[in-house]
Amino acid sequence: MTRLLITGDWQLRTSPPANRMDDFYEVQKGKVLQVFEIAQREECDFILVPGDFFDNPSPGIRLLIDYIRLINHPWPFKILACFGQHDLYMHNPDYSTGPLSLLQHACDKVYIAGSDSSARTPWVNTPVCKLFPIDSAFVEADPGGTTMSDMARAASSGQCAFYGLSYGDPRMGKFEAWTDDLFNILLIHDMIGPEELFPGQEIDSPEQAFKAYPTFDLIVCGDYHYSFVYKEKGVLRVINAGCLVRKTVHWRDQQLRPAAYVFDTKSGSLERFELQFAPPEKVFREVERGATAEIGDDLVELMSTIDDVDLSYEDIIRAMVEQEVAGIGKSAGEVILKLLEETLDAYRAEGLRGSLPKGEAVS
Ligand SMILES: [Mn+2]
Repeated sequence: MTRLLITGDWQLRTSPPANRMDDFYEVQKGKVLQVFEIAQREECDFILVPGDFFDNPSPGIRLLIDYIRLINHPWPFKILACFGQHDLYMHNPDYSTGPLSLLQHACDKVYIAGSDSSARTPWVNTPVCKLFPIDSAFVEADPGGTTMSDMARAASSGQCAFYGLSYGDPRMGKFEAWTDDLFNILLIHDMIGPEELFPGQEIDSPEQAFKAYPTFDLIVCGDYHYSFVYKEKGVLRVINAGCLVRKTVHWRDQQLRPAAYVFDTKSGSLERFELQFAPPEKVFREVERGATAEIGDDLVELMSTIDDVDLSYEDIIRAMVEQEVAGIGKSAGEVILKLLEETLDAYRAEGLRGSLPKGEAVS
């Protein structure tokens, strides 16, 4: 039997997101502590973090020290993660640098689920492995490799194997489990969710993910910040627990109720644990909107999501222009100029400093 605590993006960061007016750093640390306490109370073997462990690849020494100390407390679980784009410098899939790699070295209980051991192994104390049965004796003894007898031993006691597809790994349908004998769990950081978050977003549905990775018993997703559960014939197949903290003034974030899920691989039971959080009006500054309300609001909404999506400003502006041209029938030139002016005005007025173009680290 294996018990898993499933979480979504943690997005650990030092600076508060724009428009958040509480002591964000302490609040976020408190959320992580709640997660650890649930995992301990529920006797979970692993906490799963499917990428975007950090909000940016330079989170600061103070944050790293604080979380290393918190994680290195003698908790009874391990933490298994893969890399999201926010964990990587300039979204560059070099997994050997960055804060998550540092955590592996500093914390014995932090592991990375990988898709290719050979590409990621030369780190000390880093069980980056392609097949990762939960059998503590085996994991501790030989984290980098596996044998058929290990697998048979693990299978007979109802064990799992973990695999990870980090940001930058091959996309949908190009990855398979190595064995049928274990409960195969895939951690994946990819835009999978029930509905697009803005017009034209490149996104796969949970059902598409389920069909693209048929060799896995369970797919645990990150990247999409809002929780969903996908079942096939009553059996849990794809899950995203949603992000740990509310970052933006976007209405979706305002409605978010941070939670973690406990899944038991033997019984198949799933239980949702909502974390403690303050109502949005207590933690978010009310955003004052100017005279250019309608278009400005749309842009502010779109832009408030931008540091979590793989979109450039150009993409967003283009989508808005297309929408405007279709909507009011003015000449494209007039609309473009108007939009650009309003974009800049809205941007300056709202002070959305977190909304930088794709690839820029926010510190
Ligand atoms: Mn994220």
